[in-house]
Amino acid sequence: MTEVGIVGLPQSGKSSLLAALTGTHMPHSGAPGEVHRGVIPIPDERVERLSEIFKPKKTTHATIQFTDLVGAHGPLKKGELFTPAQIGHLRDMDLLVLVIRLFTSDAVAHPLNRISPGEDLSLFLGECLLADLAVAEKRLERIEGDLRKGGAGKKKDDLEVEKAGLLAIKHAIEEERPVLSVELTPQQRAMYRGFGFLTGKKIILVVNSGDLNSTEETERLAALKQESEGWNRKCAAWGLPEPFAVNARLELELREMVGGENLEGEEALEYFHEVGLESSSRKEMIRHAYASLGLVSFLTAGEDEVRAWTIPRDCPAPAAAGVIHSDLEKGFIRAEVVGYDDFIRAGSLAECRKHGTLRLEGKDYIVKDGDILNIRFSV
Ligand SMILES: Nc1nc2c(ncn2[C@@H]2O[C@H](COP(=O)(O)OP(=O)(O)O)[C@@H](O)[C@H]2O)c(=O)[nH]1
Ligand SMILES: [Mg+2]
Repeated sequence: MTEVGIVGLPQSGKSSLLAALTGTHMPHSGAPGEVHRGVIPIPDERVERLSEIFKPKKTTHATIQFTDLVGAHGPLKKGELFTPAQIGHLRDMDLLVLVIRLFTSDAVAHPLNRISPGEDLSLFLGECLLADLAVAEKRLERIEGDLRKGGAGKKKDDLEVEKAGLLAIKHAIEEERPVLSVELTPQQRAMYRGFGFLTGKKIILVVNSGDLNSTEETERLAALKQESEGWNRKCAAWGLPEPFAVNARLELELREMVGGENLEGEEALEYFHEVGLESSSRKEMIRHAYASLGLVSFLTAGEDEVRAWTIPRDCPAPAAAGVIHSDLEKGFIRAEVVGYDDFIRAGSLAECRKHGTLRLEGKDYIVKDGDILNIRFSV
């Protein structure tokens, strides 16, 4: 399952966003160190349609998991945005959603007593760089020690390979370039996977707004875009996308008022339009996550279950099978494949077989968005 970490300064609206996205309530407490998780299903008409045709016992949508980490409250000092425990959680994330505060509220203090989205972005990226530098330096020290001891049970060559990559990472960070910008060999990538470098992850920018039509928020948003473009100019590997706007508190309130299912209804949309938004956050969030990670969905369909699965674009069939179960990847023989549109046109698998649109594909087949797969395997 794709895992997304919701990050940002305290009081930017992270917990509100998680609650709005997942349709849950705001957690009452929120002691530092707490972790809140929520799963949202990916709406997919193809799943509904296949479910009508196959009438399975179970219908399952693909999902994305969001994690909100409760940080320290109060004023923020350098190097304090993340606790070591939080970084530990963030390591496992596929993607980071940075929530940046745009709204003004006398009742909600900003940890630095200023609403300045551009500065918040740079502060966040700076903290990520700092956290990654600490990880790289700590590991380098260990490697140096092991090398002095003649390898300390590990292969000396491997340690040298690891060291070379870490030095490149350290050098990049010192130039305020992300780990994403460092060219690493597949071996090095595997070595560093467990470190979960924060600047080795894609980042989505979300602005939490109050009223986008207001001059002050328009100006703040423009300043943020400038700042973000500045980072991208310095190093394209940051790949910071255009920020997209939400109004977490309004969305939460509307959920209470009209119910989660009606957030796309006319009444709710009017409220969103009034503050300069098109709709609730969920669709945009999914769209951005899919685009940023280059994700596609494939489908499985049968009497037991109709289900959508998420894979990276350009994923070969065995790896896609592995998303269902590791046995399917290990014992992969072939995949029976038909495109969703072909299937709907033909009406049944038997018809697809007749028309030749249901075909057998091997290990090199690249699974496409909307493929209906049946994996043949043996263990
Ligand atoms: N005025 C206003 N307040 C908001 C908005 N979003 C969140 N808040 C409030 O800001 C406070 C902090 O929000 P929270 O989600 O806990 O922020 P977190 O610290 O980033 O998790 C809460 O009192 C929210 O009700 C917003 O869009 N407008
Ligand atoms: Mg919170």
